[in-house]
Amino acid sequence: MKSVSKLAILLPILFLCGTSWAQVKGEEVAVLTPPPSVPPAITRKHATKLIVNLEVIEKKMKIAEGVDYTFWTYGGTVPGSFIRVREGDLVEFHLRNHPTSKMPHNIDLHAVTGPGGGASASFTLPGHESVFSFKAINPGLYVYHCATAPVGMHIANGMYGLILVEPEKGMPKVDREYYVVQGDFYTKGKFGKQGYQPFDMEKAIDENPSYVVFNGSTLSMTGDNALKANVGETVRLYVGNGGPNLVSSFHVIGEIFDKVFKEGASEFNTNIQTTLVPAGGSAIVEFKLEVPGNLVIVDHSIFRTFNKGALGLIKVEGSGDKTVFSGKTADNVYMPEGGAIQKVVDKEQVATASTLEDQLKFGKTIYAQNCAACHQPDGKGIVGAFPPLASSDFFNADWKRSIDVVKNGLSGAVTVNGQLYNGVMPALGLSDEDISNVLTYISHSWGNKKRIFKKPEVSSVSTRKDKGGGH
Ligand code: HEC
Ligand SMILES: [Cu+2]
Repeated sequence: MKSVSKLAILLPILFLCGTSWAQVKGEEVAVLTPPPSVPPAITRKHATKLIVNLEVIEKKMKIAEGVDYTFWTYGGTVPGSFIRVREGDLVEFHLRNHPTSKMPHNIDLHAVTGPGGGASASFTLPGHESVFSFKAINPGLYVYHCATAPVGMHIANGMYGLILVEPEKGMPKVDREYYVVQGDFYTKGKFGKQGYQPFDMEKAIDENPSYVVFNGSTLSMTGDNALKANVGETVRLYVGNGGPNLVSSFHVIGEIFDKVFKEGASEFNTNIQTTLVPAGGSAIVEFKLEVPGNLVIVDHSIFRTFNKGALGLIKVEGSGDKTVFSGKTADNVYMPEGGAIQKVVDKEQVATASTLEDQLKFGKTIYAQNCAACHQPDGKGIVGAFPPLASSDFFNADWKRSIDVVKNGLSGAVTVNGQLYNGVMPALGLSDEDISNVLTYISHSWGNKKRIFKKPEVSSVSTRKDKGGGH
């Protein structure tokens, strides 16, 4: 008798759960977006049958300026199209493999509860389509990826992306949402080697990538492709890591994450500087913008950023709050060894070099203190990371541009003496006097065209608000 009464209570509960799941109303086709875009927030208050059409395309694209690679993609981009569904949705997945593909492919979605995340159900030959469906039970941000053998190679070629399962109550509104996924790539040629570069299995097994990039290329979020936002706005990044091998120490130079939904969890932590994003994992980060300038998205395993391409920019426009960040307000001479300590608040009052000899002497000091760390004491730079100033065709070609570089910083691809660089040179905040001296020193050193830079020339090149560096 006892067990019967228990059953009598349990049955209606089971029935209720069952009905709430069964309440799938209507049918929709999911909006998919390429990176760095995110589909619009779901406003629906009920679960639906959501049809996702995703096409696998194998194609050649740029991994860096002048470097081509054959990517295997979901939807034609790396990472693949962003998929946005709602908790409780019945997702009907259509995986198509383009007839020109050379390989079979499938998809393992970490948002799926079921064998292989859908991998064997979605195994698809070129020129075929597979259909399977799943219930989006757990809200969160999930990686999807190819799981066809050799799995590592399919992932290394760019076969991953993110699927967001919005909680029933929706995501809080923010001003901007972006889609950023890190990946490591293994090419026969080392970083920056020009021309077509095939996949290198040995480097992949050794976990020794030639490239570590966001959104499939060193160019995805630099120059004109920089992400955009305004002072006063709140930005949300849906961050993923496709791997195949590396774990990301995800960081944005010049910001603190107000909220981090670590590993795509439902609860958030606050005030985080750097968050780990595992290979095959994710994070949702949010921050409010208080000051203008360039924010730099990096993997804080920092050689990956400055030497392997893991760098993206967020261009923040608007007027800044000087109480949040003042910029440099003073440039003091500091000489504890007994020199006259001179406080210079107004940069215009710095002693002026009146002769070329003075300019060279002052310029040499400024170079040693501000430039040598990157461009090296001998001006020869570091191949692939910091361009040379010694006999630099770039430096000698356009003196106005050289002033602009030192004044405002530089980012994006540049070719110096035939070698490609795609790094970030920060604006250093030097006075016009200092800039004229350091440029005069450089132009009189290491085989450069001897040219005297005068302070008024430097002043005539305007200071841009959107400085190149930001850190
Ligand atoms: C934090 C490292 C760093 C510092 C410090 C730095 N630079 Fe650069 N600089 C770079 C990078 C990286 C580039 C290439 C940027 C790109 O790829 O768009 C560059 C490019 C340049 C260029 C143009 C390319 C060339 O080689 O002719 C000039 C000129 C230049 N820097 C001058 C200077 C001077 C002068 C200073 C000191 C006042 C300085 N830099 C300090 C990193 C740095
Ligand atoms: Cu595949």
